[in-house]
Amino acid sequence: MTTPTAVPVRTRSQALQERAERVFPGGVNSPVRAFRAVGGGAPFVESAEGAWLTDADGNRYIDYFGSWGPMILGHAFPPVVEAIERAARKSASFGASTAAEGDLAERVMACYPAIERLRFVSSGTEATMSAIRLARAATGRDVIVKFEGCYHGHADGLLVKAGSGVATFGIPGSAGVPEVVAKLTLALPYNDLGAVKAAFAAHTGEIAAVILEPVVGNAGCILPADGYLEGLREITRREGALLIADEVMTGFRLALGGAVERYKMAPDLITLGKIVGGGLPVGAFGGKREIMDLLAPLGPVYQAGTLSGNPLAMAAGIATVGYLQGHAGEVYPRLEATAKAVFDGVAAEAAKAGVELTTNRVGSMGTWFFTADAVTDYDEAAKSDTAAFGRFHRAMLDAGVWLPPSQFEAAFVSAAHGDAEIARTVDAARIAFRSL
Ligand code: KE4
Repeated sequence: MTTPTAVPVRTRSQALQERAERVFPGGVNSPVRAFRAVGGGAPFVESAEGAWLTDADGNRYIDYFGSWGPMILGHAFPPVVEAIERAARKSASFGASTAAEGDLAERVMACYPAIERLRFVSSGTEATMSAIRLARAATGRDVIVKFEGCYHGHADGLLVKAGSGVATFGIPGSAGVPEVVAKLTLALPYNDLGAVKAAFAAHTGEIAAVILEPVVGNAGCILPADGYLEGLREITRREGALLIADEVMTGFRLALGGAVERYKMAPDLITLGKIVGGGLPVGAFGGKREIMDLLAPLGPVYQAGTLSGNPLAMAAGIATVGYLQGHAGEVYPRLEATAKAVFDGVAAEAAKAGVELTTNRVGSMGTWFFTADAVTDYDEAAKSDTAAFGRFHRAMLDAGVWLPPSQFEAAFVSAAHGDAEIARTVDAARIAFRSL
């Protein structure tokens, strides 16, 4: 499979972009899709299958962002497509309880024994926003601790030194978030237990919860230092604050039970999204029964959603999580082997070309940082040469390899990626590193 060297024609994508900018701010429905961090000119996707995307001009790309995480089995995975088709024939939505919600919930609880009760919502943002509200109700406290570079969706109080698109744009928070709201969120450096201890000492009895990405994906991929997750659990337990594991990205990806399983965590609440919906809009939050039962209609914490537990989304989630449960012994080793080959292969080409690169990876998610130094927190990630990343991204895109369009995003490998995709990606990187 030879790597193309000519720049693909993208005239239809350009026309679609011009139309999009007449109807959407920035031409997108989510900022990171605008490719602002890598010079713009994002192709429009027409279809996808397995590990491959096809754009509006018929150009094909190996997909390394996978809809930002959900497509762990690859695009148009037949059991998922068939499940959605079957559900759609029975109507798209009822706004009433269905068996499918319980079916998916039982699968989630089998993967996450720490979840005694859960509730489905329609996005990761809703999941984390609702978990924060629960934590405040359960503790009677107002302050939330998050970590710089971690992104937990766009609820007001969580857009403080967030990652993902906020990190990409260097927006410390966001306009429109009142100071009085932002003041209730403490943003601390990740991987620094001393900073957490100091925060609790300065705000004794005020901190309701600590929320984190157990493995950070939204500053690029950053791994927890040895003992860090255990230390957070020990501090929060001693201080009477809840520990919220935001597994929207890592859930079902790092293991069937996500980072909670991989790192043997014992959080009070867990938030999920992405893979749990198999590409359809699903978020979920869950944990200890005594906390979850504070939710209406049982308790005083209100939370609701028109499309929560949507039957099509439940069908896609059941097919996806069900397949992962039934094939875990094959899928997760395959994801590990493929991701190792891709990330190590690209890193080896950088070394041959004399390009300084630090590779952070856990399982099938990872990031190549354009820096020679270790990346263990957001400040270190931010020292990366983002201009070089932008040139690399463009060269890889033109070679048919679509990486996430920001240094501050994680790349993902799916179960549909195989030897052909590995070879094509490493070859494209060999050429790209020589054009930087
Ligand atoms: P959504 O509201 O976008 O479904 O989920 C928010 C969220 C919460 N927690 C974590 C750990 C997340 O990674 C996310 C969303 N991730 C980004 C990608 N870095 C979504 C992509 C986008 O914003 O377009």
